[in-house]
Amino acid sequence: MLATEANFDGLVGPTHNYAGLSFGNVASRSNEKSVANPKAAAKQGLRKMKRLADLGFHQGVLPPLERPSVRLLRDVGFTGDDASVIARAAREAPELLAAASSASAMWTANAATVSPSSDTADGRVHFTPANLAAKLHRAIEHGETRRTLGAIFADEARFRIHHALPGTPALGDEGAANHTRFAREYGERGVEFFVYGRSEYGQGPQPQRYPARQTLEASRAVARLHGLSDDATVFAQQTPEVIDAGVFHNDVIAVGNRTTLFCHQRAFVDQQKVYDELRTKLDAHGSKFDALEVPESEVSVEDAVSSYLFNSQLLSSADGRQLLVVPQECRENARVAAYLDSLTSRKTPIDEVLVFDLRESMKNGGGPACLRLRVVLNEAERAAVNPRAWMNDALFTRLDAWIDTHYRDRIAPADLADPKLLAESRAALDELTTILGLGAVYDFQR
Ligand code: SUG
Repeated sequence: MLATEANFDGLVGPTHNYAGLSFGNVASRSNEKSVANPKAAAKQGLRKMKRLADLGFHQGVLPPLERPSVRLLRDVGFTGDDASVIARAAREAPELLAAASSASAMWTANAATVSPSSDTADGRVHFTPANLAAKLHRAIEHGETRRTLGAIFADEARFRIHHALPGTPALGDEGAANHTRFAREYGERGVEFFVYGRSEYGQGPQPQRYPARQTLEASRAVARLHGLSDDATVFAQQTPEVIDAGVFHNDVIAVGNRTTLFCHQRAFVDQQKVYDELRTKLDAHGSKFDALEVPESEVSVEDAVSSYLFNSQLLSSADGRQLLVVPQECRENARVAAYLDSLTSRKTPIDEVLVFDLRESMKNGGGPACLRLRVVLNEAERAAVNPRAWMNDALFTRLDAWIDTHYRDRIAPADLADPKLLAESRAALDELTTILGLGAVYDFQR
């Protein structure tokens, strides 16, 4: 059965704003308190989905979560009706209101880790929602994410959706942003590559300045839950110095597809050993492995972090060509632009570069790769996905109009105190559940 990779992008939610919530994520911190444009943000993401669907890729949509999260605010002791809860939080704990209001679920690379059915012991597609334990605004996502995944991948005979790992520092898990799968063909048994920032119980170097969000123990737990075998998994540590330079997820310094790993020279501890292990394990499956490594002399880690060169999508088109989907910021950095030009003129595994304006998401540290969750599916599994989640002309037109109806074009930090934002956001999500055929997935609908 022909398997392909589908990408499920997160629709940007109506509360998209810049609250500087992610210490260690340079863009989030440097744009703190600037004015966001949720309407533009949602449309930028939607246009990427539409363009990739037009190019023939399987493209799905994942819905935003209910924000502001009145539930979080109640959990930390604010009481009264919903409007009073928001008013009191705005007065007494604006940082908690900001955490409750983040549209961060748009970065679906952090929604879950996904293993295709050809890799798992029980032959189902496995999902483990990420606990995102490192940041409060993200740690509140996984329960709702599990519900929305369940509304899209509902067939339990084909899809297994686990609970998130316990949300504690020892098991910090950031999902697919730290996971890559290699295989000659999508439907063949693959090698799954897990990248962690530190080990809770083992020895090893640790970053000094910024937190390492993913632990080895969490990566191993996910591999166990998914029933992956030892000969088909590789675990590697991210270089602590690059975390300290702002590489808060592996997908800020590396991206892989099929047999290609495109990464920076300084991505991993013992980088050659990592390549050797990947090569050996892929070789045992009859598959080759190609590392396309970018040297520091051509693109520094700082350039990689500011341009998001590696937060790109590496996609195989139906005719076997590989496309690299990059954010516009890559064109605005002279060294990165020169590298990209040289890439397609030399003989490399990358045949074409596509550029997108994702400025609103980028200002929070989310590029093309952050916005999508990769799900390899065979034909039968594709047919079992909620059909309303697939991007096509009709869905694009409907969502574009839905954004026009419900989204503001400006949210400044003070606007988070506006109780009307809650009502607007709920009205938007209520209509969205109809558009996407999700059922009553949100708390306010139950
Ligand atoms: O977790 N930014 C997100 C960006 C996530 C990017 N995802 C991947 N690399 N896969 C984060 O740091 C900032 C929100 C704010 O500051 O308002 C934020 O959460």
